[in-house]
Amino acid sequence: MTVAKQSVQTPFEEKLCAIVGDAGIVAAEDEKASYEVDWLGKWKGRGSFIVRPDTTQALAQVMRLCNETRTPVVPQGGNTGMSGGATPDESGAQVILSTTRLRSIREVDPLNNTITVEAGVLLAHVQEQADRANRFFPLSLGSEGSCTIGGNLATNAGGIAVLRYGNMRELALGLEVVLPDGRIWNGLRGLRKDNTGYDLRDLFIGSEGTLGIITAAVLKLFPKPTARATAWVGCAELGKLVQLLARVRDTCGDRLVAFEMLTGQSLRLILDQIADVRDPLDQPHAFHALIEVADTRDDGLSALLEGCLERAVADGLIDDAAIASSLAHRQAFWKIREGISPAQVRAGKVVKHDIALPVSVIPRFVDAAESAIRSVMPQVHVINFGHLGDGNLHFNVLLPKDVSTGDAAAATVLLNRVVHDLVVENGGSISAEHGIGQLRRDELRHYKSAVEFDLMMTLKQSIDRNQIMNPGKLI
Ligand code: FAD
Ligand code: 2HG
Ligand code: ZN
Repeated sequence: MTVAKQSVQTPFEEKLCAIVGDAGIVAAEDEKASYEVDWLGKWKGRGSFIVRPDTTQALAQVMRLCNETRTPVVPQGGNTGMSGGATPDESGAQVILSTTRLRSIREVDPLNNTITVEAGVLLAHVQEQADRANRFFPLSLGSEGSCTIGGNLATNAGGIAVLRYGNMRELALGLEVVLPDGRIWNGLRGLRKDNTGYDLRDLFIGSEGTLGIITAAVLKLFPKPTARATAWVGCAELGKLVQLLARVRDTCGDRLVAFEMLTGQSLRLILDQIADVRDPLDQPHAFHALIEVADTRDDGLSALLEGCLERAVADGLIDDAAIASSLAHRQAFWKIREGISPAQVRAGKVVKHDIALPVSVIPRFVDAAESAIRSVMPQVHVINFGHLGDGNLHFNVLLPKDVSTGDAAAATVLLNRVVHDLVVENGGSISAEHGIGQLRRDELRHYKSAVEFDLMMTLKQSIDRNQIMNPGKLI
């Protein structure tokens, strides 16, 4: 890596350097590149500066400078987002403000069941710190080794344990936020009850860097589950899998943590693209579920899940099931599930739909959406998988290998309309957990009611008066 010190030319650069020092500005060209392109390799831009303050106070000074000079700012955490929210545009005029040096664990309070962390702390690190305190932080995503708590909050991330613990919104108690004008809002309260007016915390969660920069958070901790049982299930119909979900829930109650779904086609894509994974069942199936139950003590958890699945086989609800017999076996199941995002990247151009629907209407929706897609674009493949337990499908569409960029763009517009119209008709949402970013900005405009959109604009204008926060994203 070559580190060429940038020559200080403008008063803006001088002031920036005075605030964050040389260590706080990424200058090496090869290093800069990784901040300017997203994980999917779909969006690419250019930052005027890539700034990495190491304290909230320094970050606040950077924001004050940007606000005074009307310089647009793109907040960035781990840069694993799936909607292009952390990538600047191509103008070269936007500052990328990376939180990756805000890395302190400020406090662990096992009696209050809270952990207070800075925004740039990696999700996996929070999980580890909770574990050390004999507690559990339940947010879990395929990207947990690279995504940050700030990014998780800004996107209101979901993942594989929402069914039991809720999404990031439910896991946060308090926030510290630097506002666009550089003021610091200290809302770092570790309270389960706090009815003192408008909920500002919830306003910033899910705002995707358009209202301010989250610099720290108080997060909830939970008792550590020590017993787990994990199963892989094969089934012929999605409707039956939805019935199985209800049954497992009835049997296991709150111990049901994850109920993930993969179609046979999604599994085939993973088996084709990812080394070292193999189908856990002997026969191919149209649908698969990865089910996990967990508890703080082992009251025959595995036998409970096994009994439930045996009855489901006997009743013709599912065709086959395998229960993980060891930690390595369990990890092998999850490795398959986690292989789906890289498998899609390797397979080619994918039109992503991150949708939420009432669980009960999912089978009907999937039938309708697949046949609507077949009728307009018979040459594409639906890669349908996701967090079935939460009603969240990643209803993605793989385009033909040789599709040109222009044809892919046209296909995206058409497929979005077909899928999202059906989502909305069925009472769903066009963004379940990945946020809007640049990917769904126009779709949001299309589907939000005028009243809702107007309220959002009013909030944006009153908090970010100079419109410097993450322009071109969300709204
Ligand atoms: P970034 O990508 O850096 O930023 C995301 C957005 O948040 C941008 O708009 C950015 O401007 C804003 N932002 C970042 N930090 C801050 C801050 N401190 N203050 C204000 N705004 C900020 N997501 C899920 O929900 N569920 C999943 O199961 C899931 N699985 C994934 C699997 C893989 C393999 C990958 C690559 C991604 C996955 N994601 C998933 C998407 C992604 O990891 C999450 O959206 C994550 O929360 C983003 O965190 P980040 O730190 O990488 O944020
Ligand atoms: C997942 O659930 C992630 O694995 C990524 O949310 C989804 O790749 C995707 O579309
Ligand atoms: Zn997901």
